[in-house]
Amino acid sequence: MKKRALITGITGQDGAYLAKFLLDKDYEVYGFASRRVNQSYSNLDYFGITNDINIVFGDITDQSSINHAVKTSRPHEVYNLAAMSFVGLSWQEPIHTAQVDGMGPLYLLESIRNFSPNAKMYQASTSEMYGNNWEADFTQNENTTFRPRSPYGSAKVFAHHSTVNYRESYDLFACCGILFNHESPIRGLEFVTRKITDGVARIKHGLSDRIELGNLDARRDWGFAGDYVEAMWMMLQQETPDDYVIATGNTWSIRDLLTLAFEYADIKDWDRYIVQNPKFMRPAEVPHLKGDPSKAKNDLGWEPKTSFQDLVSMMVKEDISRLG
Ligand code: GDR
Repeated sequence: MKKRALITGITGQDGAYLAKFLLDKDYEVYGFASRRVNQSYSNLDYFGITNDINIVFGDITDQSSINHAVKTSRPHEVYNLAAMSFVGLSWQEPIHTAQVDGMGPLYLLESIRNFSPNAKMYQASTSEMYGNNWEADFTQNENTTFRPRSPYGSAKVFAHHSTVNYRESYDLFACCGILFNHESPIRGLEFVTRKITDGVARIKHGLSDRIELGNLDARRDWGFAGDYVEAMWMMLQQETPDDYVIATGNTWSIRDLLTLAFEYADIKDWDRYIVQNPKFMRPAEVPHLKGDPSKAKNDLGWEPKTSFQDLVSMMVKEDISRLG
């Protein structure tokens, strides 16, 4: 019998990478997606798997549609990747963000508790929960206190604790993956990595003469989404549920990212192409993230396979060839 997985947020970057990974493992994959007029399946199309997914329509803030999806898919594993995932936008839409990223997981936990208590659940927690808890050379791990600095981070902290509570109160097999930034050639254009690799490719082809950015000094621990979805699956294959940091253990600034991206496109003196625009500054910034993935390495045997250099090179190359 095939294992069945239900993925919320299947149309996003991680949803597509995870669906591809599980299909290759011979899972029957159900995707929970909203029936928006302009719903895009481009990330699933990227892997040519759109027709291999059983789409169940609904909304993560609508308990009845979640119940329907859980009852229809009868999942062995549930991956909650549905989110308003753009931190910058969460200041403009704080209430919507809290509903989707905070309450959404709680609706799903209730649904699993009531209709599918043996299903294993993965909750997408995030390094954004650490927020202002940093110092230079400080590394965040599973025991680091959360000090979120955005409506997005606060909502994710609520979801994180709710997931842990359901594990401890109702014995649900629920795990939180505290994922640090993870990118790929299908990353949304609003995120800084893809904004930069797409911008560099446009400059290379003479389609643009600038990239407008916010804070260039923030530091992030960037890994490859394809490596990170494997960690999600590994967590659900353990004997006991637990929470894990998934990261590379390295950190780079936006300037480091720019230097590499322009270098791979063979463009010199990149400063002249960068315009800093206050519009892209955040009301409160998370200055420095660097994760310690030792627990995932020891318990899951997980390690990142793709270096930051290979990640940026892959993204720049794909954007140059797509626009060429
Ligand atoms: P982040 O990713 O907020 O870390 O969350 P993002 O790529 O949006 O920002 C990273 C850093 O770059 C700075 N920055 C800019 N960011 C954007 N988007 N656009 C700009 O023009 C720009 N200029 C500078 C930001 O200020 C920030 O410091 C991502 C998301 O995927 C979350 O959903 C996820 O939980 C975390 O990663 C882990």
